[in-house]
Amino acid sequence: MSNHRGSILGLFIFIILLALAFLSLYTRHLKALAFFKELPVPKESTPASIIDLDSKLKFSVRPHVQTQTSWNAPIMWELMFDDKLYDRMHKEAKTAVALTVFAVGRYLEAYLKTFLVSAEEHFMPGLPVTYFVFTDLPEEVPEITLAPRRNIRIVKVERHNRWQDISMMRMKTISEVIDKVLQHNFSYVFCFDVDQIFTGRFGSEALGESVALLHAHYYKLPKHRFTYDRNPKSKASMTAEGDFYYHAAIFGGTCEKVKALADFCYVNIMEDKLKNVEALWHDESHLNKYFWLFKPTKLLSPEYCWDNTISNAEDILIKRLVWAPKNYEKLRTR
Ligand code: 5GW
Ligand code: MN
Repeated sequence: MSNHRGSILGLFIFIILLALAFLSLYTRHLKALAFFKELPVPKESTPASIIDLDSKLKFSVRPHVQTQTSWNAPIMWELMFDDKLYDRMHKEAKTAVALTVFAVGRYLEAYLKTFLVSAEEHFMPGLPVTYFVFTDLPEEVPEITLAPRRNIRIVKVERHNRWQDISMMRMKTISEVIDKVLQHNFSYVFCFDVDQIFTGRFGSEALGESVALLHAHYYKLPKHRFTYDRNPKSKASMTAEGDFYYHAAIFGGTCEKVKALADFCYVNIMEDKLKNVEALWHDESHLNKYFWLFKPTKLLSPEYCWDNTISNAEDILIKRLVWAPKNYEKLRTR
């Protein structure tokens, strides 16, 4: 008898907890929606001067790889472009670039210094760049020497407990910083994972209105092997075959376009959370959905983000950026 009463009490407590959890998630969602409603209407007066040199690209110089999409966006491979021409045009247009990178928890000491030092050498050489470093440990950001007209701004963010959330909540932060700061001062913004090292020029040829990166592990695979989210319950779910499998470690474009991407991913991630679903590859699944609906205007080949553990690198004439080696044991426990 008392056993029976105990289980009814247990059930009761369980229902109360469930209701509380739902309520807390729901109020957070409402806050998020209110946040977006309050955003000012984008100003029409300050569009980025988009430099379009696509017609000058040599699309047939790399016969073994795809150099153009079906919607005529270029896929940037070595030898296709004249880097000096891009640099000259962007200097004339006074292009300024913002780079966002997150270094939360152990990722800071593991990766940030190498990332920044190598970026100083190879990322947008000759152009003004400001690094926006988001971290929970601002005082531990290493001091590095910056070239003239290159700056760093450190922004404190709170630390999420689940690593999936650290990765996904970047989208919300990126949207906010574009809205508050970047759109007024920068023509383009590029968002990077921190666990990577620049090893070759990653220059102004990579700038474009809406820029996506071909995932090194998938650029050669047939479409049916792409690991899109296929769970109809998730907003990231793909109902079609898709174009390419994009890597979320790098995306960029004009402030307006990157903000649209970040908002799309964030709102859909939150909607999934309310339904207690999570896309297969988290933010990357949502990013792939976005770029399927809103085609990127420029694609970066895997020369822009190579994984050295891939044995066949015959297409890779230059490694502009490589994945840093991972130590999951050390990074994902605390
Ligand atoms: C920690 C554990 C598992 C997954 C991500 C994290 C994590 C990611 C973290 O603790 N701190 C952090 O700053 N991040 C940021 O999210 C880094 O900028 C990182 O590059 C990015 C994506 O996470 P990655 O690089 O571990 O994801 P994958 O898809 O490259 O493995
Ligand atoms: Mn990464």
